[in-house]
Amino acid sequence: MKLLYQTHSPFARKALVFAHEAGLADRVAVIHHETSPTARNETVFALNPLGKVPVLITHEGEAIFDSGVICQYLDGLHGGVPLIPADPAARIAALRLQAVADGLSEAGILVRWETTRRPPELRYPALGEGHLAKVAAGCAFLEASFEPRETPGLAEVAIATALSWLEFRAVYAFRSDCPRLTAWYDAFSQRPSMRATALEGETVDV
Ligand SMILES: N[C@@H](CCC(=O)N[C@@H](CS)C(=O)NCC(=O)O)C(=O)O
Repeated sequence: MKLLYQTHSPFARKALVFAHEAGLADRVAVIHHETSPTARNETVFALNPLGKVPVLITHEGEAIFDSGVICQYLDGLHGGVPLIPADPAARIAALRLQAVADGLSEAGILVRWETTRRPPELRYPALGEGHLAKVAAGCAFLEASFEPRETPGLAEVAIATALSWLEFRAVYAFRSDCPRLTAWYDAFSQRPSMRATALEGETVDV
């Protein structure tokens, strides 16, 4: 399989960390692609009409997106304990946590557009502040209610990769506001899946 990937994309890393946790990383070739709404990537658009990574190309040549769907696909390929629980209540809980994690990354990316990426004369501070408030609220929600599973799964992977990106891009200093979440995140970051995919350098503007 091939994974179209952007080095500092929290969503792409979520899919790759999931592949590691599922024991499938050696079956996934990572192919780097720059994507941005302001710099069209034709290869990515040919596979995903939204022009975004991650995209997984299966053995059969099918292009699968987005990150959550890729994780579901990968979970069907291994014979171990499912990373997305089968029990309906546990499954909905995990998917809801994934929604919060994805929302942190989405809002964080929009914060960066308003603070860094958009030309200064086109920035709208109220928009950036509104999205930052969502990031803070999402982290506060996790601080108050997130109970990590002993065997990490989709929710844990999505939350850890989102927090890692928020910290890497200095979008929101969750450490001081969320000590419980931070302690879990620091421990999770030591897992081989996270260490193998660590965010480094400052080359891509996501
Ligand atoms: N919901 C998507 C979001 C993917 C996404 O936003 N990818 C970003 C990189 S972090 C991207 O490729 N952006 C390019 C664009 O918006 O044109 C997922 O979960 O995979």
